[in-house]
Amino acid sequence: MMDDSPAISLQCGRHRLDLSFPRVMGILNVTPDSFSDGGRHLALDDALRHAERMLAEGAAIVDVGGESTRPGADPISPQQELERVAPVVEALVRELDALVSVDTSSPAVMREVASLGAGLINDVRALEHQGALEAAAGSGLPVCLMHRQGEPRDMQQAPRYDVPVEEAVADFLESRVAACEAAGLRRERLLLDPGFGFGKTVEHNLRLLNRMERLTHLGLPLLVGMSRKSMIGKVLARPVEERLPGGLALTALAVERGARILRVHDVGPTVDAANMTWAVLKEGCEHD
Ligand code: PT1
Repeated sequence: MMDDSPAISLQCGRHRLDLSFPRVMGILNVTPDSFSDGGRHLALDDALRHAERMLAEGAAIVDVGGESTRPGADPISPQQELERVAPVVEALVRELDALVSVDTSSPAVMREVASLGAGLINDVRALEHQGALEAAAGSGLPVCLMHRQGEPRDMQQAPRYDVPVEEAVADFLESRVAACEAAGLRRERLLLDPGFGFGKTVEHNLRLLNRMERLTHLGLPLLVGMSRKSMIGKVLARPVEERLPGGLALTALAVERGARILRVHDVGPTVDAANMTWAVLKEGCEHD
């Protein structure tokens, strides 16, 4: 069998991320609706405690996001995004020395968080915003390029594809990798993400996961985000707070199909599911 295993580690600022086995990225939302109440100080304190817990449970990365990109969400200004994200990134770096990823499409946010010590840029718009390629290239940080169809506001209104979804996703990601390389961002700094739930029906999402091997052929590490998403809700008829078992099944399959980073809310259980799956694939419990 051909081995499509990509480069086994990524330099993320001052952290080196070993991707020779599956790693977990914990989600830290700093959108206002993700905090129950309280002032800014309480919010920052809550964010830090939540991040600390995810790291203790085995997260390798904390992904900080100030703009909601779930279906129906409206975009926000870069200024607003920075106000939410910058204090959290700064605190995670200073207090926890964490490997921080920032979920952003804004060049201004990319530049600022890189200077604050973030280690990875996670862009659901694959650096398509004006100036984003240049900002990301200049940051020196690795970048996750994600596929999406449409914008969060309306992306779930009857998504359709003219070619098999995995081909559309592979073609798009390949063209963004080429755009990155043309902008001076070397392949060695890139990760790819199929973008589950971003302009895709449940059937598209299920097919994309089942055929994710198609994306491993691009030779770059794969990141996936399926945690608590409506694809689980629709298949199992479960509300968002009851989607963990479904999510763990998806984690096992994603690891088997080549994912190296799992972006999730429930870090501890996902670390166990990923490590157990990996042990079977490697027929042993050593991490290599
Ligand atoms: C993702 C992702 C992300 N997802 C990366 N970043 C979200 N790299 C935010 C639903 O159907 O998959 N990869 N950043 C969150 N987006 C969604 C999309 C949340 C769909 C929920 C759904 O429920």
